[in-house]
Amino acid sequence: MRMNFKRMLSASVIAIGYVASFSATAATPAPATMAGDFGPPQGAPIHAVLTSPPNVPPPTNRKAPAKVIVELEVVEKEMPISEGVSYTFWTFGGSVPGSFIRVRQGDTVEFHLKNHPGNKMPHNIDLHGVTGPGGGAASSFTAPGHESQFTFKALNEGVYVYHCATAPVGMHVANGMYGLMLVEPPEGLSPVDHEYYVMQGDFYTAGKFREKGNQPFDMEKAIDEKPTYVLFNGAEGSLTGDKALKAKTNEKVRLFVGNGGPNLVSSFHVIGAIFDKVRFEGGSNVQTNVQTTLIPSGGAAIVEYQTKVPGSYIMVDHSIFRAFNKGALAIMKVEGPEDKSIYSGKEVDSVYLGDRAAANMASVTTATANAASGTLTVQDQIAAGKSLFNGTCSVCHQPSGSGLPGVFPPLAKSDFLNADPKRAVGIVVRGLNGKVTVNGSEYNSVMPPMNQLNDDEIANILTYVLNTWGNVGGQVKSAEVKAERQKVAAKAAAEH
Ligand code: HEC
Ligand SMILES: [Cu+2]
Repeated sequence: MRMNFKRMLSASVIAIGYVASFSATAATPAPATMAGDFGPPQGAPIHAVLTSPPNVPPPTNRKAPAKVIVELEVVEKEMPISEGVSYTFWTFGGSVPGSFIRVRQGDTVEFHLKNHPGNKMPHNIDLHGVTGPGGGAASSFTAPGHESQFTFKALNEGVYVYHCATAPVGMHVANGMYGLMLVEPPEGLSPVDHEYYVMQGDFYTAGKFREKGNQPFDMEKAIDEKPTYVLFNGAEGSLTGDKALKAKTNEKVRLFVGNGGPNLVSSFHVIGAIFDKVRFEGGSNVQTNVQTTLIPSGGAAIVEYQTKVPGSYIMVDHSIFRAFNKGALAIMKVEGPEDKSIYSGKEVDSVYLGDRAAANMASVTTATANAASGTLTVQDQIAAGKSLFNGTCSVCHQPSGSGLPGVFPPLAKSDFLNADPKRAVGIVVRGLNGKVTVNGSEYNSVMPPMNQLNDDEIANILTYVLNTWGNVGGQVKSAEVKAERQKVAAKAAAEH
């Protein structure tokens, strides 16, 4: 009974949402550029170029409205969501976010939605750029192995989210069913050197952040709005390392930034850059000199800036735990000569990047795969542990393990560590404070518990530490970390 009421309620809320956005478009035209029908399409029909993120289709370069055919296929597929973690995404066009669609204001769009025969679920599409009930949702409900077709006129310019609206809507969106459609103004957008497509989404997996293996969707976490991952372009690391966005100094960059949700609002920020222009909410008004722009769930913005100083620019959701503990972190790498008059120099990648400063975490994936198949070697653990140590432990204990005199004790040739190597498991899980003497020097400081690391990660890091810098050697197993964590949990329970 309660469930029925809830369902009814959510259905009516959705319906109100659609009606409201429909009447708002009809009644209140945007202040800068009006909605406009530029008459019937001219010339032969054009097939839209669709791109997968972070790519954006080229400008339409058209002076007249056309008939544009869009063919979009829904594909349900397993893809990595983090190193060694996979998730069964539901996608528009095989990627998360879905294919980028670019048309011109006044175009007549003939939309074909295909649902791949190998799929298990029915799907549809609600395009926020469509004026009409459900944004196309009602006309596009498509069973696996079928195709739907509907036509709309792109009346309003702007950048618009599209998403699946098949029940349970939240689940389809949480699985990655969203993307962006740009409706260019009749004169087109101003020329820039680079256009990129970035879209945030929150994800809910049964396992914890970075817990390895295939992770199913967790409906409870989704309803409670407690995401396991908050990501740009559907995977941790989708825009870092070799896949970072690229630009040179003194170039104009335009980002189309969407937020698919399903739940969170994004505080989109690029560390070290100021947005010269933002078309906030994807609308026609331009805000200038912006540090952080708010992107609602089911909304988008067009962000522009000029690159000046070379280096790594980190894009985050400035609700900052999401960036550093849930994955909402992307990088734009700007190359070119220094301009010391603007910034003195010195790269500080690892300060912000943590373990993401490592271009590639393949060793972690290998260790996970070998652990699963029972062939994990000490060498695998050392390689994975090295990648993980850099950016987590190295922040304090230094990449060389030397520590900092009087502040952070050394791990290299540490008599304290080597006297009882397994004690280190407890130190990483619980943290450490109070007096410790390492190699004759006293430290009286605090090491916080490294709770963000999972059992495999801690085991690999400690195995690396024990086998490096002249330490005693040996191996720490994931099960030992797990047992230590359970001791902590049992103690906490007993205390309450
Ligand atoms: C935020 C800084 C910080 C980080 C990050 C950190 N530690 Fe520590 N660590 C400390 C401090 C400070 C101490 C000494 C604590 C005290 O004085 O009681 C310490 C002590 C230790 C010790 C015992 C002393 C020694 O030198 O042998 C070990 C082992 C250790 N840390 C391992 C690690 C490992 C492994 C990691 C990464 C998973 C890590 N630490 C991350 C600050 C840190
Ligand atoms: Cu769907």
